[in-house]
Amino acid sequence: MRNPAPKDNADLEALEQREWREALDYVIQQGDRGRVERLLATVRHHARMRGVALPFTAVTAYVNTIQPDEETPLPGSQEIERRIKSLIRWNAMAMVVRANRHSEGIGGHISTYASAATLYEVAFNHFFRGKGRDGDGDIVYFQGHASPGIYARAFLEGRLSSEKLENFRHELRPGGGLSSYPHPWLMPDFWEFPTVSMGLGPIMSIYQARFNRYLEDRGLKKPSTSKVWAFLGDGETDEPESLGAISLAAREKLDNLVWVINCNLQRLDGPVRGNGQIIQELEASFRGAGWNVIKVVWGSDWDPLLAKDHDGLLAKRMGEVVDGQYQKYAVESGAFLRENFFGTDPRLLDMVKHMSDDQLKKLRLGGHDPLKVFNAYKRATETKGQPTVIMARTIKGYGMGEAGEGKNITHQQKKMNDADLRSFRTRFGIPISDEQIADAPFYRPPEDSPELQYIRERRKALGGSVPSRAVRVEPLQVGLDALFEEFSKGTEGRKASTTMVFVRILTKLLRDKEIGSLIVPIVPDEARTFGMESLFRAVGIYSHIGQKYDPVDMDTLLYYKEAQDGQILEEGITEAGSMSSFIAAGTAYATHGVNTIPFFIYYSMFGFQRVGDLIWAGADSRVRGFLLGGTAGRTTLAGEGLQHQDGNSQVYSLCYPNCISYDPAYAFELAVIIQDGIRRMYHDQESIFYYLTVMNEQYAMPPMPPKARDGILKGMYRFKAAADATATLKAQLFGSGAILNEVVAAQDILQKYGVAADVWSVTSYGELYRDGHACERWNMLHPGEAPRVPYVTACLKDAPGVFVAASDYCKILPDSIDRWLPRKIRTLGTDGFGRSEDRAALREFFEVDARFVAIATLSELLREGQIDAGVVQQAIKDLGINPEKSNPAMS
Ligand SMILES: Cc1ncc(C[n+]2csc(CCOP(=O)(O)OP(=O)(O)O)c2C)c(N)n1
Ligand SMILES: [Mg+2]
Repeated sequence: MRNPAPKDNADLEALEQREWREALDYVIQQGDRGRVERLLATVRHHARMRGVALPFTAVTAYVNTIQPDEETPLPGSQEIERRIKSLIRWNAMAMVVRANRHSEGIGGHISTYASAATLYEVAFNHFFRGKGRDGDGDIVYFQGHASPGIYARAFLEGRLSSEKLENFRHELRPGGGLSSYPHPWLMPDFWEFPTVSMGLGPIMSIYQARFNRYLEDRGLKKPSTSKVWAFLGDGETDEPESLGAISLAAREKLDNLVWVINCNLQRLDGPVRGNGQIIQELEASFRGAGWNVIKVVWGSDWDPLLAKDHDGLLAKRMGEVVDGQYQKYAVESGAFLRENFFGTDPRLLDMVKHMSDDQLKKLRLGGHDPLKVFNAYKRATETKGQPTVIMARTIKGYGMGEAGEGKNITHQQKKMNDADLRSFRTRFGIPISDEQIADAPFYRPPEDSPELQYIRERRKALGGSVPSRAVRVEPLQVGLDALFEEFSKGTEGRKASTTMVFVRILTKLLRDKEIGSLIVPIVPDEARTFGMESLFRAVGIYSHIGQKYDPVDMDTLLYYKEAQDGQILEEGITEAGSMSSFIAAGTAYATHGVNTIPFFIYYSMFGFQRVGDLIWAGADSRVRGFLLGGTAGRTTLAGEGLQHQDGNSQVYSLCYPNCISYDPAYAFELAVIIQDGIRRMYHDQESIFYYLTVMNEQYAMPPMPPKARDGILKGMYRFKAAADATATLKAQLFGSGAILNEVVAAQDILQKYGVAADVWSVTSYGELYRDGHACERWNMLHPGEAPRVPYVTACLKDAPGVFVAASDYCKILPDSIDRWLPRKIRTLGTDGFGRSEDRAALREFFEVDARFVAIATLSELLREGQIDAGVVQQAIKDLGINPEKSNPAMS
């Protein structure tokens, strides 16, 4: 049919539009996708060459990525799956409601899982693979706030009893309960990965997927098709950690990674992007980074409408409504939707004129439609060469009705009144009578019901239950005495730093025939800082695709070697990413049954201080391995100044219950600690990890004093007794790390003032502190029994004289053991902001050098009335100390 002649410009444009579309339709019918893509690319290029610069866009229309004609029908029984999902919805809600009825304010979340139920259930019934069959299941990061739903499913699967559900958020009741969120520390047979600190699950999942590849590429695990899934909230994507590593996932072509973002358009307080569209915003970020993006915006109910949308009017309208308004539709009537959404154009109104207001209200969104979700997962799991992100539109609090569906208060809603419960029950067809409803009882159908049979059959077919954490690794048999022996001898006058010693230990471990392949060195672009560059060549830097270029230093001995079986994880400048790798490697004993031993060395100030929450997540995950705070110490790191000089970490680490911290001074101390750490974590399988500070000040490493080993590990040992035991004035001096040398020097100074001082190396105030409290607690609870004596007390109870400690960390660290000493301790430490200076100036500024240790000792002797003020005054003069200098603690 000939088109009538256009009347005006608008008419002409409409005609052009139609003709071009029809021409494209012809190509689509005739050819494949590739042909269409090439054609459009050519047209775009042509326009560009004619001077028409097309605006950049990283987004596609606000419609589903997968078209209806590309969909596969849902396998299995939709009806049974719907009933199972309804039961889980009910029990998840009841768990929170009951917990809060019992104890007001105990908390919990209904609305997150209510919005995500379909996203989880399709995965549970068709995708998540358990570890049962070959020990090689999927790895799933569950959205923390959805945990009631995950517990409710485990209840139906018969893995959790109703008593456990009853004790949700009451973990201390007899028989135990369920933790609020995923915590492997608290539920070590159930949860694998802590996710509730938002943003950490996403970044950990990326590095987990990459680590899985690493294990395969290095031959530590056989190649597998298992997937890493991460479920996150749309609000959660505002956390910098969430999107901070997405380019790595694309660069590494992690097609074993699937993210599902539950786009309910709401976070805790209100809309995520009230004035924008979070799905479009995220699409641009992910597409820009190179991910495969699958949008699941609209449910099947919308398909017939979109099929009629020949002019793209509906798609255009969908793309112009902002999220705040979409949220409004969720709480409004069908009539409102008709008027407000479709009413902007008579042609749109015409599209829905055959539908009642009720039908409009029931138009389902993509994330609540199992068919759409199934197809998204199917495509995601079949995608090659790219990670996939699925963005699924849902309604927060779906099914909660008046109690919260789509409302701004829904995140915090923990209560449902009888009417809310009744309508929830009726909406989801839960067989609970009106008489029982007020109780919000849990409901589990009989064992032989179709629902439970189905659920069991599906999980069996998929290899067992998820989540499930099981440690199947064999304890490592390590006899590393020969390897560590050399370090007890000292360096015979040669100067070395503890960092150099660490690198030597690491190098030897890497070469060890038995455990060498299990060592995973991790560095965030800092290997040269720590003198580790020789390892580049020796064991290679891991790169899945090897090395596609000629390294510029190829002709040198220590060239920058990347290799597919490279062992070092050189993460670039990302402590958060490196820490995520550390967690993946340090939990591989449970996740993969492989005893990998990570050593993550970093600039110490950028550890606990910067990524402390990830370290906390590692602690919760029962991570094993060694964190090494390099270039540590407020005054030992010269020159770098306020931001770099770390006097904090040894204090922070004290608060991580399963983190064992040491501040070693000498080669033999470090060696003893690392050797024992490997034994405890990988032979004895203790759920602990280590934080060790290593420094770059070089000095001669002394030989190990006899019988020091036990004390090194417990936290202190006498390193050097006073030379002149006959002197009447006595002191006990404590030093750690590089500051120990200042204390040794103070011993000599004090001798000139007639003071005989013993020098102790305190390798760990943290261990002394914990042991002191443990003894004291036991004694409190066991009156009348022989009291336990803290190790620090046992060391010092008969030690004569005053106690003085000097540390490169804040004074609170040595102060922490004061309570178990026979007399008060006088502490010198580095409270305050650092300075760009050399070590001597820094130690003077912070008052932790040998002279200050001596003055502090004399001042304590004065306080005890053993010497006169004149002696101290003279010493201050002799040692050139300015008594009026500013206080470093706040200057
Ligand atoms: C780091 C961090 N900050 C804040 C919170 C508190 N918090 C818990 S849930 C939530 C809102 C979650 O919104 P969204 O990610 O969209 O998830 P939804 O519940 O909507 O699925 C907030 C702010 C947290 N758990 N972690
Ligand atoms: Mg949300």
